[in-house]
Amino acid sequence: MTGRTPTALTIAGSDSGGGAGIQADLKTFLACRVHGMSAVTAVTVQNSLGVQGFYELPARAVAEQIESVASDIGVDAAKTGMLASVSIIEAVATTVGRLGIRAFVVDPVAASQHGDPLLRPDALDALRELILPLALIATPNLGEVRLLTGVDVASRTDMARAGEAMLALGPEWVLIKGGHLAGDAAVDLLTDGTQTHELAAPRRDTAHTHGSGDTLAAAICSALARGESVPDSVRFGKWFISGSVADSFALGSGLGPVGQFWRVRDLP
Ligand code: PXL
Repeated sequence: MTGRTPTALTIAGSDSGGGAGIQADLKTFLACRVHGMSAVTAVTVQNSLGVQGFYELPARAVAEQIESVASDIGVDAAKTGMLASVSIIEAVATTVGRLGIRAFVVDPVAASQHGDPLLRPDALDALRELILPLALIATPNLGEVRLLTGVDVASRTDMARAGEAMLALGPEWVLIKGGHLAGDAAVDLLTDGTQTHELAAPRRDTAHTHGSGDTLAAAICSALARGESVPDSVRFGKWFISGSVADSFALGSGLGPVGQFWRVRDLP
């Protein structure tokens, strides 16, 4: 590559099974041609059957990882995944705010695909009040919308109300992922309160979608790191996750992951 390689930072938890979290983000950054960096928040003990437990890092260790890479390498864009606790959220908000990281994607992860908690219940207010106002874009699914705003989305028309309620929490843009609604297409809503885009993708019938939310947010983060606009970054992210879901595969005896390597599969 000529010129400076764009850099993207994930602030997230490790998935020992390799399908979600930091591992999904770094694979996505590679496949999207940006240099990936990581600030680990927690280490999950996890396989395809679920999350058996997790160990949080000290909040200071999270802040220091972010500061270290920002002060030397530079962060063109960052994303969050599992933030685990109030103290980690406080440290991330203070550090990202002080460094002035503008291209900041907030994936408000609360639980795994299996429903195992990845955020302590007492940390929801901190996520809402300290992290969401810093976001250039937040990418909640319908369960996370309900947790954060109380809005229950049962139909496509509820999506607009959910978008407004999410924007009231402070992100500049919100992408509401409608994938769990009934219908042939998975329709997401992207809005900044002025422009609204409905983004549809054909629904794929697979249980192996572990890491799909992380992969979408990381692909959006990659495009932002390359300097693309938010709508273009989201369109790129949707294209990348559609390919990854189409390439998902079985692993272990539970839920398999999406396959980011569809973009590099044709290597000799
Ligand atoms: O997909 C959400 C997610 C994020 N981060 C970690 C996870 C998961 C889901 O299992 O394990 C570490």
